[in-house]
Amino acid sequence: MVVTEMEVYAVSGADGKKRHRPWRKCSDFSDEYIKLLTEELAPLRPPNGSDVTNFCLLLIGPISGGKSSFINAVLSAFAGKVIQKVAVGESEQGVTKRYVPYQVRQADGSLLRLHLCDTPGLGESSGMDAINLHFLLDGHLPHWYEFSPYRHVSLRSVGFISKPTLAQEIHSVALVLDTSTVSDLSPTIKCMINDCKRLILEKGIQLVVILTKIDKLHKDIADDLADVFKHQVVNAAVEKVSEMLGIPPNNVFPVKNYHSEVETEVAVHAFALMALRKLICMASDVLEERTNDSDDRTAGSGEVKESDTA
Ligand SMILES: Nc1nc2c(ncn2[C@@H]2O[C@H](COP(=O)(O)OP(=O)(O)O)[C@@H](O)[C@H]2O)c(=O)[nH]1
Ligand SMILES: [Mg+2]
Repeated sequence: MVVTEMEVYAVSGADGKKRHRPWRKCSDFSDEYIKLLTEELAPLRPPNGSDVTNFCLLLIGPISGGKSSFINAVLSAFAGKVIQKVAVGESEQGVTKRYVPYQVRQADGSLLRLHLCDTPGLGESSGMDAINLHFLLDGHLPHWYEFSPYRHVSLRSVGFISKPTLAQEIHSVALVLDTSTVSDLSPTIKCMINDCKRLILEKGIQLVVILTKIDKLHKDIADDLADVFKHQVVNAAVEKVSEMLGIPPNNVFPVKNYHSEVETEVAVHAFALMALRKLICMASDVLEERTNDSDDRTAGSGEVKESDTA
């Protein structure tokens, strides 16, 4: 057969928009889906035998990336209304100055077994860098610790915890980045992010990346957040960050936080809950591993004692 003519058709919906296959499989966003996710996450608790009552989930990232707004989105998803408990805003020095844990409350008043921990933005002016992160990850800093841009944390820092328990350690970390500015990060911030990433992985913690402000990527995305997993521009941003940081794309979560809205949005809740699910899952793995390690050490020390006695 000799082809002399070929017509190519694009499939579009009734609204005239082209339809793409989703680049990430996901259930349709609806109130039922949110209910399903909240019911899945609410009963989760740290593994038995770990002596830990709350997962400790840490958020880090450059100033104004959307860390505090993400916590508000999670609080809103469980409360079923728009919550603005955590102060947010654009400021060169960043609005958040301390290491602050937030508890998540369901609409019925019950608390989830986790702390979502907010931090000041990574940067020279905030006092958050890889050195201070090291102390934070290992559980040496008390809740509400205020970082100083002039002095690193040391043994003499106020409230320094010399022998932290597993419950005081950080169990999983999310690096929160503004999708719309991720290509323009300064070399200093890029270097800081890479140092932090190396440190986190060295401590056996896996990294989740939360890509905020996806509504700023394209007007169509802002108009229809439910189609995010069909937009190639979001997929490209996820792939780019995954490549830049050397972490798998399925650890990268695009989100849209509440910014100007006063009414709840199913998509905002769905994004927040999907990212939270990954953070909890990773925290659970870390706790299980650390609990098994300490069990092995205890068992190991028992054997030595026996042979000593013999
Ligand atoms: N358009 C848009 N703005 C956002 C989003 N997330 C956060 N913001 C805004 O970005 C600014 C910085 O957010 P904030 O949560 O304080 O960032 P933080 O410094 O990382 O804690 C605030 O003005 C937020 O309202 C988002 O998903 N979309
Ligand atoms: Mg903040």
